[in-house]
Amino acid sequence: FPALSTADLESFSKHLQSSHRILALLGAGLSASSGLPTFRGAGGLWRSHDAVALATPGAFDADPGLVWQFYSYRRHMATLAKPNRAHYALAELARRKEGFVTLSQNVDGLSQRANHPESQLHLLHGSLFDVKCTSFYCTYSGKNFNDPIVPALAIPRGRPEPKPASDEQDATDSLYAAMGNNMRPDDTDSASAELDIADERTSLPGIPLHDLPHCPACKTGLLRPGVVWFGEMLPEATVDAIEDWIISSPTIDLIVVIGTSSKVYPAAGYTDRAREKGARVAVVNVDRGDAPGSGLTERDWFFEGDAGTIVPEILK
Ligand code: BJW
Ligand code: ZN
Repeated sequence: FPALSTADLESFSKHLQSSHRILALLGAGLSASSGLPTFRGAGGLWRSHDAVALATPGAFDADPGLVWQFYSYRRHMATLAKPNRAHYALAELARRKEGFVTLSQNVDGLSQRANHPESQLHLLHGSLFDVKCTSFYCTYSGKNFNDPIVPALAIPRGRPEPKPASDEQDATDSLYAAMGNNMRPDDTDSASAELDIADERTSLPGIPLHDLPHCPACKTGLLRPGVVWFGEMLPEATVDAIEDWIISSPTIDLIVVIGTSSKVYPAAGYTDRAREKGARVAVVNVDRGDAPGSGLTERDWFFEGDAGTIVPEILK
């Protein structure tokens, strides 16, 4: 990977040391070196499979079994993955600087598992391990870490004989084919050995509605993943808390934008909000093309490379 420029590293460290109000905006690239795939770009989850088809309320209404299988797989992968050095470095910075707040788009739970102080961690897009009741009459929401969440969503044990592709394969088959190709972690980790099992899977059984996760409160409502889908509002309390933090900051000194394509709003908009309050911007990304919306200036930093390596270096 490209070496960090000493001049950049020095000027950044100096600014970080004198900074009091600091934001970090996190995206999927932060968890790449924990073996979890990103959404867009090379190796991205959604390139060969239409994202909008799965991460929308409409997709869930149309085929909750399919969407639950997708999220069950993601929960399984996230459970097997481990926080990387960047997750720990961010948690450590939060303990060192009380004016440091992390805004995470990630739903994988790795920042929490790195013991990031919760009062300084805002989850913009919810969590794979939150569930909510979909019944109009019920307001249940809660945590659920069971893997699988229900037996019908178990990833089959053992290695089935690889089957030749058949003509009868439907769209559901191509989902798992896509997962096999794209959800395999690049960086071999504890997760990958078990995840290979799903790579072998070539067909998906349809799951009867009554075998999907149901609400422990009202008993009849179907549960859904507690993540934020396209067209849905971000959690109100989270947005309000961030808004209060921004408004109550006379100035913001720094925003560190890590492993995000900065394409999804309102999350991506926090970089410009911080800039309006005077913040200098530091970007950590493997792709120089993925600078935040309004681009970078002379006052900013671009650290090119793997977040798992660079973040612990620059936050030291
Ligand atoms: C590495 C690396 C390594 C790789 N090291 N780096 C304004 C303009 C236009 C549209 C809108 C707008 N405001 C709102 C919208 C609509 C929409 C939106 O933004 N659309 C855009 C796509 C155009 N937004 C919404 O719908 C949001 N809701 C909303 O606005 O409500 C109000 C409203 C309602 C109705 C109408 C209008 C407004 C909700 C957005 C929810 C996003 N949800 C998802 C799915 C979560 C559940 C799940 O996980 O399945 O969140 S989408 C997906 O994208 C996920 C991610 O959190 C999010 C961001 O992706 P991220 O993290 O940036 O990942 P990638 O893959 O895109 O990028 C990875 C980056 O890492 C790349 O840059 C790599 O180079 C880099 N990288 N390896 C360092 N080792
Ligand atoms: Zn319920």
